[in-house]
Amino acid sequence: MRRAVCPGSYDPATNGHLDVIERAANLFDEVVVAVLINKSKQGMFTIAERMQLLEEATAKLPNVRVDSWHGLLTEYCREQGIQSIVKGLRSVSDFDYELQMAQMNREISGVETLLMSNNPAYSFLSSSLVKEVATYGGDVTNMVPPVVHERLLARIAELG
Ligand code: COD
Repeated sequence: MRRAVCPGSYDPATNGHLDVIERAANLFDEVVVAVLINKSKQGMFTIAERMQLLEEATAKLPNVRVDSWHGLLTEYCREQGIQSIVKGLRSVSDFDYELQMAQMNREISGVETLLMSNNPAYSFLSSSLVKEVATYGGDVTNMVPPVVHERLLARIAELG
C-alpha cells in the first residue's frame, strides 16, 4: 500500500492546503494529514480544533485520515510505516525552506519528500495571512473551506 503524509500546522487549513491534500489523495492509496507543532508559529486554534476542521473539510475523501504528532516528522513516518511526505510549494521562498527540510528528513530517515507545485489560484494563500485579513474584517470566504470560515469568524469574535 502506498501511503503518504501531508504534514503542517494547519492553523487553520486553507483552500491551498486542501488542494494539495486532494491531489495527494489521487496519487496514493492512503494519505494521512498530520497536524504538527511548528514552534515558530503562535496558534489560533488548538491541535484538536485543527484536526476537527480538517476532518470535516476532508470528509468527502475516503482515503484521507487526520492525525496529530508532537516531535520529529520522520519519527511519525517510521512509527506509521509511511514512506513519503507530500508538501505544497507556493514560491521560491517556500522551495528554499522545503528543500532544506526534505534533505534533512531524507538524511536522518531515508523518507522521501514530494514537493507539489501549487495551484496558482492559491499562491498567495497562507494560514497567517488569512487570519490577519479576517481579524481586520476582510472577506476570506473564498480562501478557506466553509467550515473553517465559520469557525474562524467565531474565534475572532471570541477573541474580541
Ligand atoms: N498552496 C499550496 N501549498 C500550501 C499552501 C498553499 N496556498 N499553503 C501552505 N502550503 C503548504 C506548505 O508549503 C507546507 O508544505 C504545508 O502546506 C503546510 O503548511 P503550514 O503553513 O500549515 O505548515 P508549516 O509550514 O508550519 O509546517 C511545518 C512542519 C510542521 C511540517 C515542520 O515544521 C515539521 O515537520 N515539524 C516537525 C518537527 C520536525 O520534524 N522538524 C525537523 C524538520 S527537518
